[in-house]
Amino acid sequence: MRIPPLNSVLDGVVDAGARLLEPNVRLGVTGLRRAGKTVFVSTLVDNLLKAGRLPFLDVVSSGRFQASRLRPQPDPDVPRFDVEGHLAALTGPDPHWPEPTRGIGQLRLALRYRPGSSLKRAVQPVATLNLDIVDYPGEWLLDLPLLRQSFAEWSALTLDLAARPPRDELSQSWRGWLATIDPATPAEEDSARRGAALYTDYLHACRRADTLLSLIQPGRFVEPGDMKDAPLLTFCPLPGATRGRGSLWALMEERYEAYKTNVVRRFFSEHFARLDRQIVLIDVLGALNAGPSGMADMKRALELSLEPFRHGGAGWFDWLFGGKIDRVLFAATKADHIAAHQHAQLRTLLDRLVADARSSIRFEGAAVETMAIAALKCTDSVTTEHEGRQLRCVRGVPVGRDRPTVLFPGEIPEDADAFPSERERPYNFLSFRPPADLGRDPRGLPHIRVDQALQFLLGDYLE
Ligand SMILES: Nc1nc2c(ncn2[C@@H]2O[C@H](COP(=O)(O)OP(=O)(O)OP(=O)(O)O)[C@@H](O)[C@H]2O)c(=O)[nH]1
Ligand SMILES: [Mg+2]
Repeated sequence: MRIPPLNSVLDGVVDAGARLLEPNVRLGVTGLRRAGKTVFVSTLVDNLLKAGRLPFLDVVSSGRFQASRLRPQPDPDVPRFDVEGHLAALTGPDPHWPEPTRGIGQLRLALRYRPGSSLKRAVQPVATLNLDIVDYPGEWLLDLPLLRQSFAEWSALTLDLAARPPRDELSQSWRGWLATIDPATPAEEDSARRGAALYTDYLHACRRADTLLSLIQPGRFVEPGDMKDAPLLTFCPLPGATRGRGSLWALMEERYEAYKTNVVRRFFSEHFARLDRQIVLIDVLGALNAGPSGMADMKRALELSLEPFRHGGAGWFDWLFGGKIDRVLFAATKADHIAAHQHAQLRTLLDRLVADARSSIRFEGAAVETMAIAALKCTDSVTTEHEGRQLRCVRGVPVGRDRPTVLFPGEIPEDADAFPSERERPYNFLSFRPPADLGRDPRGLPHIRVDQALQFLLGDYLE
């Protein structure tokens, strides 16, 4: 037996000691497109660096927080979350919202604090927690159900959805092409490419549609990153049942399976399975704004994307991922679009949207919470009088305008079942510009309840 040199043994012990003394926590930040992930991570980092607006984070309010710093990120092959660029956009002389993100981003922050208990302080007067924040598209979670579906099953479900309003019109060209082909004919690359291109156009149309359709599968078709034109993305759902070897059907089925193995499974084992805590951001107000079909589509997309959090369910989560996440926060974002007295209603609405996922996650022993938050508070709540009635409104500068406007965005009903009827669009949530002069504020970006979110997600690590 080879005995390792003493130095390397000691190094190992010191390393292990350092790791023990500097625990790591990986926080996943996800949500469907435009849900508010980038702004949330930017606010979180800015506020942890400045610690001026975190009264509900215990470690700060109790005076135990010392400071935090950005650190080199641990995974060299994962793109860094460009926090400096995003903060510059939000707080510069011409404040504007950050660009949409392509794919995943990661950042490490070291938080230094004094432990709360005297026992812990005796061992370590000042402790460090390494917080790894991983921002990844919720659309990638939507791919998860594919792992449990055969090509035939997925095709049937997708075709059924595409034939129903409002998707029927958007999918016309692709379905028209399907009607002209026979999946049993010998496979030809041209044909596969044509089908995939038309199907991808349809998915893009769903994303563009003013109904804000969220259910997009497979996710990489619209966000291919470095996989553009790869055979992995050159397939589409086909009607009918399994066809023989060498057929177009067999080719597409093979690619579908390769997508599952190389894209879906990889993402989950390399990223998702390593998370300790998770926040799921949901643009509930955006879905309300998009009307009933937008809301229904989002509900369906949420149900699918929350499947991975329903650990036990069919017993496959644990098998696949090890089920490490022990706290999940669902947050309705952009709460500054509505007056403060409406936040409770927004939360109730969110509660209903995630009710099933919530109870199964709890059943598995993880803690779950819901909140209405705003990563960047762009408005104030004001009261105005309209036709003798007191109206509670918001005041902010809408995108495309220069002056503050007082706006009545509509009221979320107490009874969350009372979604807008098919014909009505009773909500009017405008996009607001980020407030001016944020760069001069030493306290960190103004937010609503981001500190409470942090307390739930990380509070126990900072005790
Ligand atoms: N008023 C308000 N608007 C917000 C807030 N957070 C996000 N927004 C708006 O929502 C848009 C999308 O926010 P992002 O943080 O870029 O969303 P994302 O989830 O990272 O989007 P993708 O990267 O495209 O998936 C922003 O451009 C803003 O218009 C908020 O707290 N308040
Ligand atoms: Mg983003």
